Amino acid sequence: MSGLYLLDYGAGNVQSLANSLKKLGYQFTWISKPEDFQKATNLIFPGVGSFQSAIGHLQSRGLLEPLREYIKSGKPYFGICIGMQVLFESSAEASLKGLGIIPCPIEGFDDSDKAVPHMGWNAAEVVDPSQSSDGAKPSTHYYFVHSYCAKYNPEKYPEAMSWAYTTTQYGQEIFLSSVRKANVFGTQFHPEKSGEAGLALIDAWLKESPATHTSTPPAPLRTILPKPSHSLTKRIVACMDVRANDQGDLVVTKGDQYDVREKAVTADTAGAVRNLGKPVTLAEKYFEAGADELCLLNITSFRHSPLRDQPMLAVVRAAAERVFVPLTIGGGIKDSVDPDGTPRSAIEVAGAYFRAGADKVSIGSEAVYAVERLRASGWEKGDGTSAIETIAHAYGRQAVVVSIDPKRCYVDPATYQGPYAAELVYGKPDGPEKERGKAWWYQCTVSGGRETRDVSAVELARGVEILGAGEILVNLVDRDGTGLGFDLDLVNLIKRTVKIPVVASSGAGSAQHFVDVFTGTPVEAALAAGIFHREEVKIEDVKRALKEARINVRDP
Ligand code: 1PR
Repeated sequence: MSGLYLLDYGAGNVQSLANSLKKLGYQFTWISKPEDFQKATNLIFPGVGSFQSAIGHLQSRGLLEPLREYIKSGKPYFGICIGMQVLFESSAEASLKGLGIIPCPIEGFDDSDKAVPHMGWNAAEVVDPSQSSDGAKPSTHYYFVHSYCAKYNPEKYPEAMSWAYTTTQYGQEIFLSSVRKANVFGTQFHPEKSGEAGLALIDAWLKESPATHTSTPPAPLRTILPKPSHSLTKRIVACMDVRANDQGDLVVTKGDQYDVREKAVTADTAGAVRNLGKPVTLAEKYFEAGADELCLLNITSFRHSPLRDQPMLAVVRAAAERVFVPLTIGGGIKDSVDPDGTPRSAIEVAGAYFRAGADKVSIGSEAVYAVERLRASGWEKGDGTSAIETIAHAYGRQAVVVSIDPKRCYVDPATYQGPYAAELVYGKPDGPEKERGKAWWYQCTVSGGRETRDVSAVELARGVEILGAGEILVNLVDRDGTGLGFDLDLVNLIKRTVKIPVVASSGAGSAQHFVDVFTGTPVEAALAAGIFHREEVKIEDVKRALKEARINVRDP
């Protein structure tokens, strides 16, 4: 399609949409200057990041007015996430005004009854099923990640609500998950990250005839009442720990309590880095099996500068071309200095990963140091220099995951007088023998579990939320690779501390362990590595067990 243009305002991670279009076989061009709008016959704006940064960048690059003119001209426009939000009057996220084409504001979600950002797969319900010409079924699950939305309110904003194409419920709030009128289509969700359903939706829009684009009638105004619960699914995440083996090839490895070297023992394998497969091959396999998200962790990045680690960037690039669900990349997201003395900021490193196709970056050790500084300054707010703050500011908090790697620190509960008394967990009488009669708190580590720091996991969670993280991945060195199940006490402690979504990790040994973590805690997602790599349990098995337990999951 020669007239298909994509608008990139230069500060969003937009590679995912480019990869989806390539997968669907479309050619496209990037809008780089105001004149390009005239050449476009179809325009997609995959806005990722914050409303303020999107509008600010469009203005400073002279693209905001040409965008308004393009939309007014009647040529087909498809805005994704922020690309949909800019159509509205204003946003509670920003002081800058939107295009004002849809006359109502973008507001924040109420976080009193749910995690914010709204992150994961939720159902978009078509308001008027007779209009469903674009491949969307009456109710389809798509991937959302946002803290702000246009709330469905036909009494207050009747004109704006006539744009409603689909609505979605999160907690007890109903919002516009897509809008459509005449030549304009916008989705709050990310079709480019929504697996086959999302690819089908993009394809259907691109195949529509110009007549269909201009003839979509306004939606009827309806009263839509919230159902008792929303349709957001629990997410299953497959994680690949990646490092070079002794031959220098990048492999997926897996540790026992973070030790990734073989203990077992033929003369050939003793002490070798465990090799469980190739990262891109496994990523593709897990995507096809129905993983809701994938995570690639560069576990030896603390040794050197990740920007010189071209093989890891190449892995991310190749994986992102093959998987169409969110991809998180972790390891080495920090300020660093190349061996030739070139300084590299954390945001440069994150930017390289985003351009390679990552949707989120995961920060480990740096988060601990940042929270130590925050605590020293009285927990008020950060100084704006940490990796969490700089990346969240530019790319939005939803793009920043913090990976916590705590270890249990055992204490005698009768004599413990340290600062973490309120966070102590007590061994259960029917629990593992070594835990009985004991108590412990969860102590943070850095450098892949090699060094403990005087920060608790609870403090870390509290601090990174203040600094602007959008999600927390909760590992536990003691449980990693053991197959004993997730540590529900730790997950509950973290969930009680923060409002942002949490991913439980470390210790999954069976499909039942996923049922346990979703029934025993309110966590949003659960991650496993070893059982998937060794094919002891498949992603399909996990989803089947969850469905049998009446836990809401996504069908791939
Ligand atoms: O500190 O910002 O450079 O980030 C380093 C990242 O690499 C952190 O996210 C840290 O968790 C990870 N990492 C470092 N060393 C290791 C190691 O194993 N030697 N892997 C490591 C951590 C933990 C999970 C694992 C779950 C589930 N791996 O990722 O996948 O525990 O495993 P299981 O299901 O088999 O039990 P920075």
